[in-house]
Amino acid sequence: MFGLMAHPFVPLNHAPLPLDESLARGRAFHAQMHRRRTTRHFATTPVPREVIECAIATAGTAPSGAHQQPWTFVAVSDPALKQRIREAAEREEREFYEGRAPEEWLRALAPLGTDAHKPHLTDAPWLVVVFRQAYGLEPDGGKSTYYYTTESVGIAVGLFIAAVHQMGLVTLTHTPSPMTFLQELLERPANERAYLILPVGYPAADARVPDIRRKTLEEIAVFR
Ligand code: IYR
Repeated sequence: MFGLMAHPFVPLNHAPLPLDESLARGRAFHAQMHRRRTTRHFATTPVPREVIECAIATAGTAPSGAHQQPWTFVAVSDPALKQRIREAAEREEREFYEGRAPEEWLRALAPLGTDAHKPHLTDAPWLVVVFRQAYGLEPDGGKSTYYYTTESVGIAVGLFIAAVHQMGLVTLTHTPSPMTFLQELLERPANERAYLILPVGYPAADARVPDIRRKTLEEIAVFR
């Protein structure tokens, strides 16, 4: 038999909607999400901790492999710590842009105008550093296997981004590589791997975004 007890099952609390209301809500949600933009230009305006708590709580509603919830969100507002994260990230990024990145990768990034300069890491009032728990760590130090952790954390981050947008703030998915410096700077346990940095805040008054277009439904969906 299984080593663990089964969860008790309880009734699903679900009220079906009339179809027209489903569609109206779905379209309104899509229109709202379609307004989301990633920007690299943040205002230094403070953001209350409750806003970040709300976004993290929303992320924590994500489904996960075997319901293991393999994520930790480290929310950093301490200016000195943000500065250290920025310095370490910029060190990695300089190596990336000045050598490590293959030509093809640099060509793909050129239209977005990214470079090793990362002022958003100190401008944004919060840096939410997401860690993926590669395995479980029991209180006695034992390890347990976690399943589909990359997928699970990716889904959670998607919900986080949607929550930030819903609250009228902006965020940016930042992936310095390698990210091992985050595990050290933030003193995370051995089972945690840095996954993304999400600066969160208000956009700068003069924030700019590339004039990109999203693929259409026809381009991304196949019905058969
Ligand atoms: N991590 C680098 C490079 C970078 C890579 C991709 I793919 C992007 O969409 C954007 C940037 C950086 O943060 O600049």
